[in-house]
Amino acid sequence: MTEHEVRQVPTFCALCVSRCGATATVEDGLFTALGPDPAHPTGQAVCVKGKAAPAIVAHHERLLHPMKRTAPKGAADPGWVRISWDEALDTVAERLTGIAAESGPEAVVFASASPSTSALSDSVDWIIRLRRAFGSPNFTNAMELCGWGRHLASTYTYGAPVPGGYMPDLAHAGCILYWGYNPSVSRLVHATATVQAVNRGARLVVVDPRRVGLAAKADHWLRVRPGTDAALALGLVHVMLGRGWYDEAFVRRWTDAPLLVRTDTGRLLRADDLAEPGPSGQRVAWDEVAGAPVLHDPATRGCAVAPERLALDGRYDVALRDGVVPCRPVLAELRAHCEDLTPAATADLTGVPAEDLERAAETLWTSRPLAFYTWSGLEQHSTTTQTIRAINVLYALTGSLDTPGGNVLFTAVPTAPIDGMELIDPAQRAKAIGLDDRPLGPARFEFVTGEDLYTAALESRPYRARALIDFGANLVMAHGDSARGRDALTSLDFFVHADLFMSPTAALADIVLPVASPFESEALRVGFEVSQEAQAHVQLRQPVVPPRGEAWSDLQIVFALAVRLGLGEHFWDGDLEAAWRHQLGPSGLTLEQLRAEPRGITVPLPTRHEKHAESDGDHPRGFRTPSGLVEIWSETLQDHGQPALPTFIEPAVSPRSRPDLAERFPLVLTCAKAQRFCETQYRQVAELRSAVPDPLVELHPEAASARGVAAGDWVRIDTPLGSVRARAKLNASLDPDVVCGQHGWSQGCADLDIPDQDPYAADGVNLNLVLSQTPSDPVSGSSPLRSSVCQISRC
Ligand SMILES: Nc1nc2c(c(=O)[nH]1)N[C@H]1C(S)=C(S)[C@@H](COP(=O)(O)OP(=O)(O)OC[C@H]3O[C@@H](n4cnc5c(=O)[nH]c(N)nc54)[C@H](O)[C@@H]3O)O[C@H]1N2
Ligand SMILES: Nc1nc2c(c(=O)[nH]1)N[C@H]1C(S)=C(S)[C@@H](COP(=O)(O)OP(=O)(O)OC[C@H]3O[C@@H](n4cnc5c(=O)[nH]c(N)nc54)[C@H](O)[C@@H]3O)O[C@H]1N2
Ligand code: SF4
Ligand SMILES: [Mo]
Repeated sequence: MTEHEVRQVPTFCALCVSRCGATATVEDGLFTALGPDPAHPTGQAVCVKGKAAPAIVAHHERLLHPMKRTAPKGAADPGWVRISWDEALDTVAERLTGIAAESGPEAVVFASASPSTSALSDSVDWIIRLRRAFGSPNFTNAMELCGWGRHLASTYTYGAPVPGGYMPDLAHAGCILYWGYNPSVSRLVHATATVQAVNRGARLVVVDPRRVGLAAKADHWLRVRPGTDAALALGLVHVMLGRGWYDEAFVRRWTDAPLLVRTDTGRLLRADDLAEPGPSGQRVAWDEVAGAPVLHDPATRGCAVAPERLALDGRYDVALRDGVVPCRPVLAELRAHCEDLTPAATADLTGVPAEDLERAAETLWTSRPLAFYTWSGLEQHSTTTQTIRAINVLYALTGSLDTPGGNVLFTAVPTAPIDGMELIDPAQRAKAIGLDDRPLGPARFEFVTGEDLYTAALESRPYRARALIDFGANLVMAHGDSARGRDALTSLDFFVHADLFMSPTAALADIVLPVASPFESEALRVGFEVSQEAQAHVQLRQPVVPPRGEAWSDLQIVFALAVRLGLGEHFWDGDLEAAWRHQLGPSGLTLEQLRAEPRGITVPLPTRHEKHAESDGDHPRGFRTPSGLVEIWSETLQDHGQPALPTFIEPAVSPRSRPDLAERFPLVLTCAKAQRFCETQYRQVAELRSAVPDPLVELHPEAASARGVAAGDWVRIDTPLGSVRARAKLNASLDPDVVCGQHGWSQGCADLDIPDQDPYAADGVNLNLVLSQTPSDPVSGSSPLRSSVCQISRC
C-alpha cells in the first residue's frame, strides 16, 4: 500500500480581483483545500469561494474536451461533438483568417471575461497582444460596466487612473472613503486592510444605498439614492469650498483652478485671445500682485509667477483682441456651479440628510490624508462619466493625491510591455466599433461595449461584426438586454468560446474550448496592486494539480493559436517561457528564481510620492492631461459637447426623470454582487449554492408589507422591459423606494436538484433580461443597470 501523501503548495487564488495569497493542500494527488498564506502580501484570508476552489476544480460539469456544434444555431440541442485540439485550432485559425481576408481583421471581435471576476488576469495582456497582432481594434470585456469610471474616465481629470491605478494607501490613510464599493464582498484583501486601518484609528466614510459590509464600521454612512452620486459629490464640494476646506497650495499649483474662463463664451481664456497675444496653446491665469493676466505654459506645467500670486476667486476684466471681457478662475466657476447644491438641496436630490453630508465633509477634510476607492455602484449608470469626474474633483481639493496615506501609484517592478500596442496600425485602431458615436469612450482605448457589439452584429453598424473569439465572457448574462445578446451572437458567422464550464453564452458558440482552472496552470503575476509590498511582489504561480481532461490554459490557447494564425513571430514562436523571459527582462528576475520561490519574491522597491512634482528633465512632470494639470475644467469633454465642469444629471430612467413611468414602476432598482458567487458563475457548485439557492431582491420591510410580501417570498420584479422573479430579502437600511437585485442567475445545480432555468424566459430569474443597456452614458456607453425602475409584487 502506498503511503498517504499530503503536500502544501504555495499559490494565490486567481478567482477574483483580490488574488489572495494562499496555500493549497494536495492529498494523494487531489486538490482538497485552500487556506490563507499570511506570509504573502495578500494572504490574510481566503473567502468562501476560495475555500470552494477544490469543488470548482473537480466539478463534474467541467469542460474536458474541445467540441464543435453539429446542429444549426437556434436548435434546442447544439449537437456538440468532441474534436481534437488540432481540429479545433485549425478550424478557428482558418475561419478567422478567412473572415479577416474578406472583411478586414476588424470584423473579428475579441472578448474576455473581466479579470476582476476570473483568472483572466493571467492572460488578458496576451489576448490583447494577439488581438493587436491580428489587426482587430475590437475587444469586449465589460469595460463600460466595470472599469470605465475607475480607470479610463478618470484620465480626463488626472491623466491617470485614479483610483484604478492610484490605489488607496490604506496602511497610512487618515480617512478612507468607499463610494459604491463593498470590498467585504468583492475584494477581501481591501476589506481586511480596511479593518486594520479602522482599528488603528483611521476614519471611514461609506457612500452606498445599503448599509452593508464596512458601512457598519463607518463613521459616516451616506445612504445615497442610486445614480445621484454626482449631486452628492458636488454638494460636498459646495460645503468644502464654502468652509475653505481645500488644499489651497495643491489646488493652485497642480490643478487648473487658477486658469481663467471667459464669461462670454464659457471657454478657457487662451493666450492668443489676449489683446497682446501669447503663444496659442497656452492658457491664462490672473496675477493678483501685478493685477494682470499671466500665461500658463502646458510645457512647463506652470506660470511665470509664483503660484501664491494666482487668483482663485473673483472676476477680472481682461483686455482681449475683441474688447474687454470679464473672466473668472476655474475655481470660481466651480464654486458658482455648485452654489445651488446646498446641503438641503443636495439632500432633496440624493436622500442624504444635510447634517450627514456636512459632518462627512468635515471628516473628509480634518482626517486627511484621504484614500478612496469607487467601483460598481458608480460604473453602471447613464451618468457614470460625470459622476466619476465629480468625485475626482472632490478628491483633488483634498490635496491627498500621491501623498502617503492618499491614493498612491505604488512603485511597480519594471517589466517589458507585452500588450503589443506597437503591433496595431493606427488606421486599424480608428476602426474601433463605437468610436464614431463616442470618440472619448471605451472605443478610444479599443474596448467595445456590449450594446455596440450587438449593434454591429445585428445591424452592421458601423460595419458587420462577423466573428467572435471569446475567452470566457458570459456576454448574454453579463450585459443588459440578454435576448438581444442571444440574437446578436446567433447571427455571427463564427463564434469560438473558451471556458471552464458551459454557459448560456458558450451554448451559442460554433466551437467550445476547455480551459484549465488557475489551480491547474502556471501563470506569471507581476504586482498584486493593493500596497507597496503587494505591488512589488512577483509570483510564478505553480499548478496545484494537473489540468483535467484535455483542458488548456488560456495562455496555451493564445500562443498555439498565434502560431496557427501566422503570428508566431510576435509570440516567440509559441514558446511561452521565452515570452515570460522577455517580459521579466527589465526586472532582473529569472524564471528559475521564481520557480525556486513558488510563494513569490518581493522586490525591495521604495515608494515615490508626489511624482507630479518630480522633474522630468527641465520641468516638473505634472499630469498627463492636455494642460499638464489636474483638470477640474475639461476642455476635452467640452470640445465633445459635454459639460466642462462635472455636472449632476438625473439618471435617464428614474421616477423623477420619467414621471410617465413612475406610477407603474415607482421603485428604483439597483443591484450588487453576491458574496458566494463571482458574477454569473458558480451557481452549479453545491458548496456555494446550498446556502443561497435562489436569487434575492432586497427591499425595505415597509415596502414589503405594503405589497403583502414577507421575507423569503418569491416576488416578481417588473421593469419596463418585462418581469423576472427573485426571493424577497428584507433590509431595513434601504430607502423604502429603493430595491436591490442580483444578476447572473439561470444556471441550475444538479447536486442540489435545482434545474437550469431558461435565461430568456419571462418570469425566469435572469435580471439582465429585463435591464437595458440603453439609454447609456453619452461618453462611455455605460449601461444603466443600477438605476432602473421597477415594481415589486408577490408571485
Ligand atoms: N445587472 C448587472 N449586470 C452586471 C453587473 C452587475 O453588477 N449588475 N456587473 C458587471 C460587471 S462589473 C462585470 S465585470 C461583468 C462580468 O461579466 P463576465 O466578464 O462575463 O464575467 P462572469 O459573469 O463572471 O463570467 C465569466 C465567465 O468566464 C468563465 N471563466 C472563469 N475563469 C476563466 C478563465 O480563467 N478562463 C476562461 N477562458 N474563462 C473563464 C466562467 O466560467 C464564466 O463563463 O458583468 C456585468 N454585468
Ligand atoms: N464575491 C464577489 N466578489 C467579486 C465579484 C462578485 O461577483 N462576487 N465581482 C468582481 C467584479 S467583476 C467586480 S466589478 C467587483 C465589484 O465590487 P463592488 O463594486 O464592491 O461590487 P458591488 O457589491 O456590486 O457594488 C458595490 C456597492 O455599490 C452599491 N450601489 C448600488 N448602486 C449604487 C449607486 O447608485 N451609488 C452608490 N454610491 N452605490 C451603489 C451596492 O449597494 C454595493 O454595496 O467585485 C469583484 N469581486
Ligand atoms: S476573495 Fe476569495 S475568490 Fe477572491 S481571490 Fe480571495 S479567496 Fe479567491
Ligand atoms: Mo466587474
